[in-house]
Amino acid sequence: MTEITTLDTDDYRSRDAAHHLHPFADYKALAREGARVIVRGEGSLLWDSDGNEILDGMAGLWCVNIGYGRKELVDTAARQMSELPYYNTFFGTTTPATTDLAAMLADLTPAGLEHAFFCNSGSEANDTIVRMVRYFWEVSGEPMRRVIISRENAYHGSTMVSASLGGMAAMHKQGGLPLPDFSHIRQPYYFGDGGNMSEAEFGLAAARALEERIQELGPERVAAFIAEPIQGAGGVIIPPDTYFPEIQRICRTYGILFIVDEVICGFGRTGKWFGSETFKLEPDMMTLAKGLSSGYVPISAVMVGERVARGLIDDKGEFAHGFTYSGHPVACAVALENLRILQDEGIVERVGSDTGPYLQSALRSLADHPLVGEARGIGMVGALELVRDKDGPVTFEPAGKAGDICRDHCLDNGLIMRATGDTMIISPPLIITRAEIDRLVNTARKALDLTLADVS
Ligand code: PXG
Repeated sequence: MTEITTLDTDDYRSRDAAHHLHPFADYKALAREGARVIVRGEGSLLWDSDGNEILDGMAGLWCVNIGYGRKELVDTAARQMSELPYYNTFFGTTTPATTDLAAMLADLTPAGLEHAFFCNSGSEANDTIVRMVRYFWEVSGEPMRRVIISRENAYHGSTMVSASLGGMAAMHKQGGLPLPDFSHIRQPYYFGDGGNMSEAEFGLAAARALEERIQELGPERVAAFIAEPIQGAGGVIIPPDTYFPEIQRICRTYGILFIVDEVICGFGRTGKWFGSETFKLEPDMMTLAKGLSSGYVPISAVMVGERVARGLIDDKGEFAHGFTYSGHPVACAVALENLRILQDEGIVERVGSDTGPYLQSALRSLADHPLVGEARGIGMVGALELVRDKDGPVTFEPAGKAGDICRDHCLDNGLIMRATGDTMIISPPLIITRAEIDRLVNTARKALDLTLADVS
């Protein structure tokens, strides 16, 4: 059997720097500092190659919802690999695991989303949505409808199309993005952009930017609007209550499709199965990834509602799109087992009624810290806004330095937290215990104290 090497940390670091191009990396800086080598995980904990124990406040990359080390998923993968390691879903073929997962997702997702198209990543799923939306409007006799409206600072993936769909300025700066027919409106970021408005007024104003943009573009050109229920990578931006009802009214008024990217919010992150339930959204299409398999294997899905499905199914032609690994039987079997665990162990319900509220009140206890301008969150996701002065509040200039310092102090003290600019983010495994939440928040407070000393 192939044995993975067990080198010491320095050897890994030099081999990694010599041969491995990381995603979203400054290669020179990474080679200088050396990669962190993670070797093992159990529950909400990780261990690095120096034997340090780290509490994973990010569930990997917002994905390891059931936590690390679940043997049932390993056994399921081994069984499926022995039985049928691969077959495709092209040319009229399917596999039992693929079919079971499609049926289960139709059951789990909100009413009306009855059809699943499988892909391998959130980016691929969002690319698929763009192709499907354009195809839908073509077969519906309105081929002019090609523009998809999204939000600034949204993250929808990293391929040419999904990065165009997203609104990340740093990504658009490279390689001539966004591609044509993607348009971005303001995000509903009350802490950053609310000014003197009430939260309710700001929510309405941010939503009405959609109507203004539709009018500017010409309603006959607009195909769809896409949004994450909570902008995750953008900084855990939770819209005011008034935002989504107005967004949905506008989508209905102009007949445009409403797409909800549940890659982060799906599978329990907000304390319900989907962010769409938490925010009462009725999407025409939904993007799923990450928590679908708790990250154990790559798999994603596009859930398609009746309106779009009828267009696809009633058309006489072929939707010319798909991937070698669409509906991969091993990935589907592992996802099914992951969903069974989430269901049988009542993990989502526990986040909703117990550990989620516990995390939120613990997190809000940090709002008294001199560096914390706001502590917000819902379910198992949260954010701390670091500020120079709580009066105002006055943010740091340049943005991002305090966040990086705080993130490094967290890590030195055994906690992974992410920094997006000066917004500190947590999104731990859904199985995190109350004791681990206490440890997370205590470590965060210590890191905040150390950061305050550094920036004062
Ligand atoms: N949609 C959303 C809402 C996401 O958060 C994707 C799509 C793309 O999924 P893939 O599987 O193609 O990565 C994501 C991914 C971060 C970070 O730094 C977040 C993501 C990916 C990488 C880094 O927070 N989210």
